[in-house]
Order: sequence, then structure tokens, then C-alpha cells
Amino acid sequence: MKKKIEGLIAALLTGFYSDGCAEKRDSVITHCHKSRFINSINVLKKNMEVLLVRKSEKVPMENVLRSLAWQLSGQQKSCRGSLFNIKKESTDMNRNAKLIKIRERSKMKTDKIIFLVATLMAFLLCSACDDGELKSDTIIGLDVEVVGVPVIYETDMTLDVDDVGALAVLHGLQMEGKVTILGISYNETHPLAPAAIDAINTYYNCGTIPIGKYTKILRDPDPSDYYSARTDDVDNMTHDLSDNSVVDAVELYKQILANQLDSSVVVISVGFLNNLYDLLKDPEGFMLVESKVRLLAVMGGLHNDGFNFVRHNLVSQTQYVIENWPGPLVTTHVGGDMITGETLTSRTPATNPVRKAYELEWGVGPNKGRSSWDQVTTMYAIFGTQYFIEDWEGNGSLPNGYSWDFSKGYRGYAAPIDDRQVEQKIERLMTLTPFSGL
Ligand SMILES: [Ca+2]
Ligand SMILES: [Ca+2]
Repeated sequence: MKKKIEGLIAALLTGFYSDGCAEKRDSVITHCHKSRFINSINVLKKNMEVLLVRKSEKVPMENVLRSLAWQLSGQQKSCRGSLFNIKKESTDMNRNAKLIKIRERSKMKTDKIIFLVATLMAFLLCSACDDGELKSDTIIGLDVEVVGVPVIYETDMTLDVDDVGALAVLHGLQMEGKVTILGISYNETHPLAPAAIDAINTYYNCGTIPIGKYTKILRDPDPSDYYSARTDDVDNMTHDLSDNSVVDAVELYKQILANQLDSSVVVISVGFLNNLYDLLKDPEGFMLVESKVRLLAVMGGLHNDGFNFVRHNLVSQTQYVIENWPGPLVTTHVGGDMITGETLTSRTPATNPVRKAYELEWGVGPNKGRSSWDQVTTMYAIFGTQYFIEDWEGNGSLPNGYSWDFSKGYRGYAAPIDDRQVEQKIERLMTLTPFSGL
């Protein structure tokens, strides 16, 4: 609710500044790294208006905005009475540049403040009725600037912890400007999972990423060692579910895909295929997959898989997805002997939910790693032949007797060129630390 109010204040204030401020001294900030950014923010204290232009693609715009919001909130403590209006606009300087205008509140007249407060209160009273009810046409968090590869992460993050590691890899890649996480879709049914996923996203300053979930009955749902009644478990770590949507997975996919460029989205499936089955069965969903998705990278055994492709009595859904996915579908299953996450405890803070999950998993405690099946699929999905060998001439099979033949660019399999190289890259990405203090 706090962020919602801040957003409303920013939105409402916008109208009061159309005539600008008496003194304008613009400053251009290139957001390269944190220390430079903080130095640049200090300029803000003196200037009436600041232009913030991101010239580097290394940092997602969302991180820039959140850094800015945090810095401003810190300043408000030392500059009593100062409110800031943050307005994000596109510019025509280049495709990725954004413009943020910030103006001090000092020119606001008292009667306008009273009117603003009254308007804000009325708005909040009206909107309060809608809290808790997520409408399909109002998914929060869809409005993101795509930098790098646009990704939807399809995960069963519950029983094993490599799903957590793969999400950390995605956030690491996002920090480096290589991917944009459009949404996360959950194909298990643990009630605490959306909170845990949001806690991980929040740690990476991306707590507004929308989350989809399987909303049907799943046979024998899995337990989790990192979501439970313990107060410091991942689902209880810092996050806010009111600033992002948690909706049915099919709805999430449809809304995200509808907003993307043709043949651009990469779907990374590291769990069960029930959500993707439902998506293909939805006529609109199928059409969107056909037009918007560039690649489906799937973690699953190539022959007689005993986990992702068959558990929860889902083998027929798996078969349907493999048979009917309209674009390229590549599986990976390497990763069992690639152990990662060992340095989470030594290299990342105790507030890191990824570290927490690894410390709780299997009851083995800190400084222990885990197999990297899901991270390997994720690395293939983003880097492809840079680090992987693709096989387009083999075949795969399911325990129910179904088999499929590979064909170039349509069905295939991939494995790392060098396991140790990919393992090291995974470890580094999993332990990248987001901007501290956010
Ligand atoms: Ca959130
Ligand atoms: Ca998984």
C-alpha cells in the first residue's frame, strides 16, 4: 500500500507542475554504477529539475527507477517537507533512453496541497474496494522496458532448489542487461510460493514482476524445505504482494505475450508442463505462442524422464506440449554433477532469499551447493550455441511410449560445450549482489 500511495502522489502531483519551476538547472546523469549514481543524486539536492538518462544498457531501467526512489526517500529524511515528483517519459534520443523529470515541491501553493490531499483520500477510499481482487485486465507489472532477451520463467520452485538458483541466474543476467524477466509462472500449487518468488524478485529490486500460478488441482503436490512456518523462511522475507499481480498462469502468459514483439519471447520451463499445456489449449494462448515466442527451453530428461515430464500424473500433458508447441522446443538435462550455490553464504548477505533457500534445502546448512539442472536450461535459453552444442538430429521419448524426432530449428537437445565453464558462469551469476540498501 505504501508504494501504491507513493505512486498516486507522484501521479497526482504531475498535474500541478505543468507550468514548471522558477529556476531550472538540468543535470544529465549516466547511470553506470552505484557510486557514480549516488554522486549524481547529490546534484539533485541543488537542482530544481534533473534529467536522468540511462545510456548504458547494463542496468535495467526498473533498477534505475528504484535506486532513484530509494535515494529520494533517503533524502526526504534530511530535507523535511520535500516531496518529489518522478515522471518517467520516453525520449527520442535512442531506443533505450528514458527521461526522468524531478521537481521540488516548494512551489506548490497551500490550496493546491489541500485539494491534493482531498483528492488522494477520495481516490484511496474508492480504490480500497478493489484491493485483493485481481481483475484479468489489470495485471500489475506488465509495463516494463525490454532490454536483452525477454523471458518468461516457468518454474516448479518447491521441492528442489535449483529453480531458485535459476531465478538468481536470470536476475544476474537482468542486472547485466542481458535479459528482461517479463513474468514468472508457477506450475506447482504450494500456497506460499508466490510470496517466496516475490521475495526473491524484491531482493533484486524487481518486486513488481507479475506472477502466474497453476490454479487447478495437482495430484500429490510437493512440499518445500524453504517455505514453511519459520519466520525467516523465504516466503517471509521482505516483499510486497500488493505491488505485483498473482494471477492464473494462462492469463499471465496471454497478457505478457500480447505486449511483446513477434518471435521475441523466450520461455524457460524448468518444472512441469501443465501451465504450458493449458496455454496451448487456449485458442488465444496458442496464437500468441505461435506469433510471439521465439524459443521454449525445457529442462527434462531426453529419454524416460522420471521427474518434470511425468510426475503429478502429467505425462499426457507433457506429450501434448512436445507434440503441439508451434515453435522451437529444445530440452536440456545436464546439470546433475554441476554443483552451484556453494558461495552464496560467503558472498551474499543474509537478507538474500536465494542464499536462504540453499541453506534450508536438504537440511545441509550453509556453504553447500546443489545440482544445476534448471540453471543449465536457463543458460542455454539465453546463450545458445555460445556455450552449448545443439543436436537437431536425434530423438526423445517419454515413459508412456511417445517419442519425437528432432528437426532443425524445431525440436532439439542441447548440452554445454564445457560443463565446468558453464558451472562457473552460473555460480558467478547466482551470487551477483544487487544495489545494496535497496
Ligand atoms: Ca512484489
Ligand atoms: Ca525445477
